[in-house]
Amino acid sequence: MLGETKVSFSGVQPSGNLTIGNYLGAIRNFSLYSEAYKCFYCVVDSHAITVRQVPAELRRRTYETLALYIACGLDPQKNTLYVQSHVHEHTELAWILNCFTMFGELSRMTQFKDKSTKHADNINAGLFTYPVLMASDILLYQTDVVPIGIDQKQHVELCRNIADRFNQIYPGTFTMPEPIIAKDGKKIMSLAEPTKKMSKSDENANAVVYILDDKDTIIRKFKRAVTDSDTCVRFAEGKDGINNLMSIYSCFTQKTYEEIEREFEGRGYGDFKLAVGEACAAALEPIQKEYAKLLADKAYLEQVMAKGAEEASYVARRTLGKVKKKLGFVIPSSHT
Ligand code: AQP
Repeated sequence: MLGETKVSFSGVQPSGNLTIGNYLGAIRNFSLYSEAYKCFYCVVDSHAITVRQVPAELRRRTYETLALYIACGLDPQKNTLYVQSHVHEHTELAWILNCFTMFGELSRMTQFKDKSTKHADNINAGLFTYPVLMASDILLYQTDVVPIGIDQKQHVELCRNIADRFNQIYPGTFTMPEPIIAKDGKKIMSLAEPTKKMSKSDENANAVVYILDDKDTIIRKFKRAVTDSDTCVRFAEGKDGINNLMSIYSCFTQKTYEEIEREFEGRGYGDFKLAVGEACAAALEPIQKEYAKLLADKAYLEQVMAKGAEEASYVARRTLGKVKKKLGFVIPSSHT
């Protein structure tokens, strides 16, 4: 909480082309807080380098992710939109919080286990301490709510443990953040392996629907989506592929599962997959149009990032100063 105003914070890594999972699980929900909360949404480039990135691609995707934030409805006048590495307090607080985080806690993080298996040749310390940087992102802004997909819930729970531990020793330092996980779209699954989360870094492009895919591509990907040998569109245990498509269709049409089952009663999977593809393409079309305009104006995006970094730095500096004082660091007279 900043004064009387509640705070929302979240971020997305520019580690690939953004997917409908990133949109439905996270970005779409960011704007729910824009009116009543002070909102900080950043492009978390420092997190992205826990996995090797091609520099030119990382740079391009940082602009693209920012443009997508705005195209998805985040007004830079109402939300502080910025790039994580432009506010050095994130990494500075992360070091301090590393000293309040236990090795055993980090060892239990499922994302670390998954990513170490996926990137067995590069199990670096940053991959291990990723959740500490995330805790620092959140706590710097005295955040009340963190809108995220369910895969990030464990990291926010760890952040709460770190904040609690720090507050026990140095009372009143950090606001305790709450993870906010949308009821619909909290975990969109891969179209090729529906027991696995849809991820922007998936090597199989057919498993993933990107926010910027064109209509034909979207429909083709949904047509190929793995389902089951049944023919009935209904939400049931063991029907992971259909359950996933129903969840996506529900997110894009606001229809309930009962309404979807009635709509496709007596019709095959082919009709259903086409309808999901069309609903998804129709919802993404206005975002894609707005995105194309924004991306063509690099100067505007740079202006947004500069303004965002200035606003974010102001708050981040205050929290970091408070933390340093509580720890007993000598504050240089030029900083007081
Ligand atoms: N499939 C998903 N369904 C719902 N929400 C999702 N999110 C990611 N995938 C899904 C949410 O998107 C936000 C940003 O995620 P991130 O970029 O910080 O990292 P991630 O969770 O690791 O996402 P990816 O797409 O799987 O990235 P890579 O492939 O680079 O690891 C988060 O709120 C996340 O929950």
